[in-house]
Amino acid sequence: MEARPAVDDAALGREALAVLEANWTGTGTVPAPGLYPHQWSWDSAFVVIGLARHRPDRARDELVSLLRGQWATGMVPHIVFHTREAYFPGPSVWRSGDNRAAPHDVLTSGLTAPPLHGLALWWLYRHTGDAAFVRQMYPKLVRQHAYLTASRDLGGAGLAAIVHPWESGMDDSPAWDQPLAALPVIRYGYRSVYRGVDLDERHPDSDHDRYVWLAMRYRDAGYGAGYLRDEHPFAIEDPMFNGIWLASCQAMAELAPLAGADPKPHSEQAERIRRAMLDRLWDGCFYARDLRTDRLIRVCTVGAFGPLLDPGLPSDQLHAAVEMLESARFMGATGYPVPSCEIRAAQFDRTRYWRGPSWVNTNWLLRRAAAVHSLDHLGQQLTNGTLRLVRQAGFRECFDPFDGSGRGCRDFSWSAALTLDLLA
Ligand code: 2M8
Repeated sequence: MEARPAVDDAALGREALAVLEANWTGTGTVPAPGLYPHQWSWDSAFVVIGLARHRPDRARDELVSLLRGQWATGMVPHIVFHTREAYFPGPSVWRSGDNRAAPHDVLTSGLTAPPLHGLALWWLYRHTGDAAFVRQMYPKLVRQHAYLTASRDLGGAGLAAIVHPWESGMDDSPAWDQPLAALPVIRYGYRSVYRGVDLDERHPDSDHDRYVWLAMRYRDAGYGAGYLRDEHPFAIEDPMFNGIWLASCQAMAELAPLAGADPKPHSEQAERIRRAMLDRLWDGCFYARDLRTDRLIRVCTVGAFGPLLDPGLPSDQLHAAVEMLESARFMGATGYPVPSCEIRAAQFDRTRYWRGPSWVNTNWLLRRAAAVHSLDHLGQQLTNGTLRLVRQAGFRECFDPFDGSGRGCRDFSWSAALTLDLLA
């Protein structure tokens, strides 16, 4: 495994800030130079969190810039293209400019991403006390949540459905294998967009072709909510997406009074999500539910721990989930936290993207979950293990959970940003 010279905390922090500076385009932070040359939604929310203490000015610009891409429906797109076409699928595929709900002055994708922005705004407020900024952003995030309620509650129980693997942020998670296999493969052959990374570590061409097909089908239906409800072949209630949404609802409840608003609708929404996750996704573990077959997808991934972000999670589920996280199915067997898929699953692959490697962002989310439940020992393990990863291998996209070697691209923004937070 590649070894880096030992760096102390101050030097690591300086390196992290330098990566974020290099990845700042003037209008937003790209997730990684070359590979991801635009602004991605949940990546930006993690950047806001990481910069909250160190560069609050930049954190504010990041969020403002991302939300310039928000649609009139309230949808916050998963990619905002402030720069020319440099990634596939780019603006010419999404054609947001042809859709009346999309913004006029900036091109975007047509999908959304985990709604982490409420939590990110709360994090920023917590570290800056900038209530004026909260007042500015709050109405936009209210509209984001309203979109999820109005257009994504495809199961009718209060959860938001993802309609594409890209919306989960965990593209090739084994949880999407079955629903994806039901889709046709039409050759587009654009996976070569992944420049500078080992293609064996990413999803196969056939999956990428299905991703593109699914995105174009949604586009051709005008990105309509009715189409999603009645016809779209991929609709899944994901515990990580909904756990993040719940955490953002709770954050919005705390921010609401600063914006002169009533916190109650946000707390009620959080309760609805909690109840629905317990009723529909829990069966000894939180699984994703495929709405097209109305079945749980029984593979346990790191997504299973999203509901732990909820301080109100009942103790039975909390204890069972933490036990599983600490067991030999997850961190108990690997040297480093937290594999993206349980290691005893047939689909587990320590080298392949969201099918096994550890990620700084999910480690950070679980550390946040440990904090809300006062699980100090677990929180410390997650912090130390994650810092060991970046100290040894640098700010890589993801890491082998057994030996800690770096995978995917280098100079990855959320790995750098969240390191800053972990060091604080
Ligand atoms: C990955 O997703 C993009 C598609 O959105 C891709 O693979 O091309 C995921 O890791 C996702 O979580 C992340 O937001 C994005 C940019 O870092 O890359």
